[in-house]
Amino acid sequence: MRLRRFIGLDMPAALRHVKEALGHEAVILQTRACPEGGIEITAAVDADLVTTPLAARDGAAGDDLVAMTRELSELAARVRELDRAVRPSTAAIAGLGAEARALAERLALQGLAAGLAGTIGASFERARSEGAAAGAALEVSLACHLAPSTPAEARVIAFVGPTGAGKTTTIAKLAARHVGGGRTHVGLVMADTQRVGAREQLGAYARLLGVPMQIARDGRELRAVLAAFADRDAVYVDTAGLGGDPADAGALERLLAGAGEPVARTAVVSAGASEVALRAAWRQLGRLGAATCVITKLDEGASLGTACTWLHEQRLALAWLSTGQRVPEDLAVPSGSALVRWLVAA
Ligand SMILES: Nc1nc2c(ncn2[C@@H]2O[C@H](COP(=O)(O)OP(=O)(O)O)[C@@H](O)[C@H]2O)c(=O)[nH]1
Ligand SMILES: [Mg+2]
Repeated sequence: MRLRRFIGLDMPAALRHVKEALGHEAVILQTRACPEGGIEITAAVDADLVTTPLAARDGAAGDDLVAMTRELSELAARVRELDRAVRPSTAAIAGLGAEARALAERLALQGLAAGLAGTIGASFERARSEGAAAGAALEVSLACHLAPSTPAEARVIAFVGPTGAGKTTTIAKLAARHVGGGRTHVGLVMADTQRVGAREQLGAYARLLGVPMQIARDGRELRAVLAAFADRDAVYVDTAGLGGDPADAGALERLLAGAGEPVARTAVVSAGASEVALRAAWRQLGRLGAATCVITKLDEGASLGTACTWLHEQRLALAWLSTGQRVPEDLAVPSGSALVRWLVAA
């Protein structure tokens, strides 16, 4: 697009100049009365249609407009480039139809790895082609890929993870659910003997819920506590937070290995944890053989995407979503609708 400015004594004369110079393809962009008399028209024409080099004949105003147009088109090209860079562009997403591609791109922008987002998009597309409504197809695809069925619950479960992730709070919520659901045979074990106040925190919940709590400082004590809790249907073991020191996981593993019966390990991590922090946590959680996971603090605004990608990579089954501090209300099963709420609609 080239721009030029024409001046005539009146409008017909100015228009005549436009047509003579640019032909009938010219587009009038602006007209104005000149202060010194006459009419000025700014007109544009496709550059391919102009044979004479316009820049040589343009006035200063025309040059400014040409420069501005060039800047705008350069800006548009840059925006397109950035858009391409931000949009995930794996083959898995690019090969999808428009609806599924839009979904996969949204999931990727929420922090889900592009490959995983593409897989969910493909599953969504399949469900749609089989006649499912969009909402149902979305719920099924998310649940199937992000929260496949969890392993059968063991009698004894240890909750392991970084300090402050929400282990004790999650245990209190689960214990309260059992008590509220009439399954009153719950026992709590406090194996975090390092942190000041840890024992009091779990003890307070135990008293509130009317369930027994015992302390276990090592494997031998844990074995004795579990024997005393032989009548309990569910025993939750609270553990010391794992820091950066690999020795933490080693010490905890020795304690749990002394239990004398299988102890399932459920990882507890915050949705707000960065990818780097999650990878560091896995170095410890992997050693402990965690098979299921609770993602906490979803109410604090972080997307589920990063944590879900991590879970998928480490083959951890998502068991619960913790969505706030309230005990026992803020704990959700990772159903399709919960995943839509916390991943897609978040
Ligand atoms: N906002 C929010 N806070 C949580 C959640 N879960 C736990 N917390 C809070 O996080 C803090 C640490 O929790 P705690 O259970 O003591 O963590 P632990 O060190 O892993 O046992 C406490 O203040 C909890 O109330 C959650 O889902 N959302
Ligand atoms: Mg704790």
